[in-house]
Amino acid sequence: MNPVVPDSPENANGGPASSASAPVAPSASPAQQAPLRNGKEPSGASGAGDPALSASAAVLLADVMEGMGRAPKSLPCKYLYDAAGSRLFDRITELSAYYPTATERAIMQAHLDEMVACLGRRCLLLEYGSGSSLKTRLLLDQMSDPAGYVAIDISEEHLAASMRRLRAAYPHIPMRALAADYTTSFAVPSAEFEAARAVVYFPGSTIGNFEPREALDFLTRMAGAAGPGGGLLIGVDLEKDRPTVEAAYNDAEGVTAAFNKNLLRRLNRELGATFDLDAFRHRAVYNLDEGRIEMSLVSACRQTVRVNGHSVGFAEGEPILVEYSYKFTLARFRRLAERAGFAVQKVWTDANRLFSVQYLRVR
Ligand code: AVJ
Repeated sequence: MNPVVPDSPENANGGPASSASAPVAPSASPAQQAPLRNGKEPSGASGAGDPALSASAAVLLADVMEGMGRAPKSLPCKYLYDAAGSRLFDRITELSAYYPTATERAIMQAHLDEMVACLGRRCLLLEYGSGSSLKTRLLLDQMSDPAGYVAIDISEEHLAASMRRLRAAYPHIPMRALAADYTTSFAVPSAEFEAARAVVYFPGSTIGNFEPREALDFLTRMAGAAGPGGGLLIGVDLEKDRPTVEAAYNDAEGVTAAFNKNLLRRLNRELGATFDLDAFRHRAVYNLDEGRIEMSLVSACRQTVRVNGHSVGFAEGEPILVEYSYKFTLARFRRLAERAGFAVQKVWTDANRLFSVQYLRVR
């Protein structure tokens, strides 16, 4: 989810020591379980050299300092989703200007029967970045004899709370929560379920956070996770006019600004950094050449910020790139999907062609 293509194998895995993937312990009673932590607390050397930091904070620090050394400066957007960030993102999805969520839900409601037909009987649904799992309920309501549901999310607190609600609503569906950074390798506990096939559910157009090269790698890994006979049900945001896109990421209430600035608050809290949230302003620009919205925090003045013993200098007007959100044409997404090992089986859109939901079959 780093908006910049990682330049080393370590960073492709989200940090210097996060490649270890803990096996998933089988359990007799998944219903009483807290989410499994996976890939978040690497053992072994942190590489950051500060014994006062936990292993996960050391990975965060290494990722932050790597981004601060780039031109332009950047921060990995996966760190936006701490507990407060996940709540702020939920508020974004309720904004009237933020068209993706409502449009995707309407597409799903209109074509649910065709979607669950693609999933088929005894399907194991693997959701990446499940958040509050609101759209998932539409599928769970209609799926034919589902084999199970696995929710994977980087925000452990958020995941635990939404899983409690889901388990109460669907006591008959076996469920598993996995607190993991899905951009790293992690073990999918598919063996626990008696499934006819596995389908990855990746809604919200989160695929747009990845640069094209990373998106290809990630889609390829999702094809591997679904396996032969499996598929991917994915939300893909579409190219459209600049005012609609920019309004969605520059909301008048300032929720998107608060969401992005929360990342600086997190660095202050977890790394003892000294970011002044009032000295940065949120900017979102639709770059039509690259087909993406670019979100930055722009330094309002010349300033120096301390990050765990390091000094980071900012010029007035200097941006920190925090997030890309790519918008696709159907043709461009199809090429990407095919290169990743999928065949596009179904594409559903709304009447205005704002957004699409697609079923990709593993080839
Ligand atoms: C969760 C990545 C799909 O890019 O639209 C929304 C994140 N950031 N507003 C998006 C986001 C600011 C969102 N995704």
